[in-house]
Amino acid sequence: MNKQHFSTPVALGSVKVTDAFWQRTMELVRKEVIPYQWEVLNDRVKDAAPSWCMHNFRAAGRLMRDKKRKGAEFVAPTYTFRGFEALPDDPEHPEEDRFYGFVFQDTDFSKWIEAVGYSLAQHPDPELEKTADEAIDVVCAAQMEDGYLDTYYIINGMDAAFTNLRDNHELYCLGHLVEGAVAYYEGTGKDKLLRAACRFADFIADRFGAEEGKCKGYPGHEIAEMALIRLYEVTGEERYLTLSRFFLDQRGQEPFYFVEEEKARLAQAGKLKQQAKTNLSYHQSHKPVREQDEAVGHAVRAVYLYSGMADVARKMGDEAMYAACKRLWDSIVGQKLYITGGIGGTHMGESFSYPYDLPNDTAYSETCAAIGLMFFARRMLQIEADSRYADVMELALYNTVLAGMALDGKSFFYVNPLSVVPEACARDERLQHVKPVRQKWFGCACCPPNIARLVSSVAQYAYTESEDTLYTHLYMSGEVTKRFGDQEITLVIESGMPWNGHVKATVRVKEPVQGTLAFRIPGWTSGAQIDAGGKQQTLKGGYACLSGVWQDGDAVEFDFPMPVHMVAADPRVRENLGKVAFMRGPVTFCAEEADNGDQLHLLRVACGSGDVAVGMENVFGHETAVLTVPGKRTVLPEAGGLYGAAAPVKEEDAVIRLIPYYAWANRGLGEMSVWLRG
Ligand code: FUB
Ligand code: ZN
Repeated sequence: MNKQHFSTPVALGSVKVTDAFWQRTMELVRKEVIPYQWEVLNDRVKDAAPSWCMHNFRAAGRLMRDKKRKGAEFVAPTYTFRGFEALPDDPEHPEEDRFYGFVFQDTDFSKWIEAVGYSLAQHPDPELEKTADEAIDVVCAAQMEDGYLDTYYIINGMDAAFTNLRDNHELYCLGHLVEGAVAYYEGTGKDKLLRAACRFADFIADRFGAEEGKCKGYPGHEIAEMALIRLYEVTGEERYLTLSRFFLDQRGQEPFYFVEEEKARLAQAGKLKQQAKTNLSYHQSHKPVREQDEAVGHAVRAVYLYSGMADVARKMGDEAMYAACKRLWDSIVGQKLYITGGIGGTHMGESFSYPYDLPNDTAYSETCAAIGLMFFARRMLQIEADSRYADVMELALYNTVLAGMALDGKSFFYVNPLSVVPEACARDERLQHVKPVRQKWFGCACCPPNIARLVSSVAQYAYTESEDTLYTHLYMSGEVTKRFGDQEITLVIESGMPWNGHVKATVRVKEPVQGTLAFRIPGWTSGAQIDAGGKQQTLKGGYACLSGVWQDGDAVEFDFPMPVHMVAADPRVRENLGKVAFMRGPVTFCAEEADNGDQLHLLRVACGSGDVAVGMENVFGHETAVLTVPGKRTVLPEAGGLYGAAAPVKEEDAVIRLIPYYAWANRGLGEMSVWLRG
């Protein structure tokens, strides 16, 4: 690692996104998704699964208030522990003081407020800010005097707190609260939630750590690791860095904490003969993190962990940690990544499967996992600008992440299959997890607010900066301002992405400024044309680094040829042997029933990539590339049984129309397939 290469995301206040593609999506999140999610958080949306999130905070808040009103010193309540998920018999009339939903229900709020923070940083909105401030009051009122803040235990009984770190998400709730609080602080300058998050983090730091007598546990669902680094960055308090590093150092050490914890729970329940059955790799706790080399277990947990590892590697100059990050990255990208940028091949444990097991119809490919992959990629880029990371980040963004949300922002995918037959989803239990249409909300609603926070902060994936360099990783029209010493450069970007590869960057400065502007050359292009406007140009890690003294009006231009790629998978991906998929620029395409009729498996591509026509069409209310592929369709026999003598099938000509994968399932129920017979 070379510290000089380290970079950090630009502040959202110094970016403007004016791009047609991104502005539409960001405005959708700002105007539709964020307000809609606030309604869901308050259980006011008919036909959507209730969230219970704000209900739980209010219930916990009443508990706090009543204890104080009595004038008694606060004592943690000792209610009976109610188990994992308590749901009311009558959802219209929940019991006022009870907790409902998943143990991590608090995080629906934390992710929402994070999205709000990012949005306000770029788009002040007094009404939204007022709603958010009121929500923060409700959340803070639920915090215990000692700083603890997880409504599941506050309501159900603090006697069980920290007895099941493996499953019960307390440290996950901390992580999300921190992320939300930092974003809201950065977006508004208001620190009420940040102070609450610090108090909760301090509570944890007082009880967890290497010192004697402290708990040696770590998060069952990672995120606190990377969140604590953000808290460290914003507060400068070393103890958050120490705590993050402690969690990473502890993970996978023997005796395994989750096994010991489970044994203790069994013993307490009098089940002494029962064996502990913790699946360590599910939580990536099977080995010390610096020794891990294969991405395993729950995919979201995994990429959140690797993101935290990359952060700590950067902050502490930990080469062994960085080496592990690189191995884990290679494991994902070399063997476990869908062509849509999704990860997680199996719904069993929402997990990575074994190498090259990337089924299309039973895929899990959770939206959150693709978002987590972007987190990991961005953090690897922060250590070293290597365009391979940005290529994958872009792939995840333009395909699985965007597919997670309907084009009207009103419904969402949790699971992102690469092939769908609606009847199979309805009738085949193995596909129970696959929904052929997006859902308004989910009982376990991790994905929709995750999309909101990612889209609202997308500029922080586009640009990072070091002292002397501004990196452009993703292209979107707009402006970004960077300080070089005590001078400023504003870079005005005009980009045709994701539909064409022409990019122009014009410099705006008051006085000449010395500095380096680094632009990623995407992996999907070859023969890039660069007009560096006379600046000195070096190529490093897939970035064109242009250095010199920048004058007002200086411009650089890029032409990244964006041909259609007809792609084959490694032959070890059993499902895809003999099949092809189509990509153009960062976008992966798919065939839908709406364009091609049903029984998509009958289609065959009968051309080379050069024969594919690219058109821009307004299919979804905005201009989108559509591919037209010469092909064949198997003709069904008029008679005959289920089996017959093997003979060449009869085919007729077919024109196969492909749309971007992110836009599928926006025209009603129907089949979809990314891979076609080739
Ligand atoms: O456990 C919290 C979230 O719920 C995970 O990240 C998702 O995979 C879902 O299981
Ligand atoms: Zn999710």
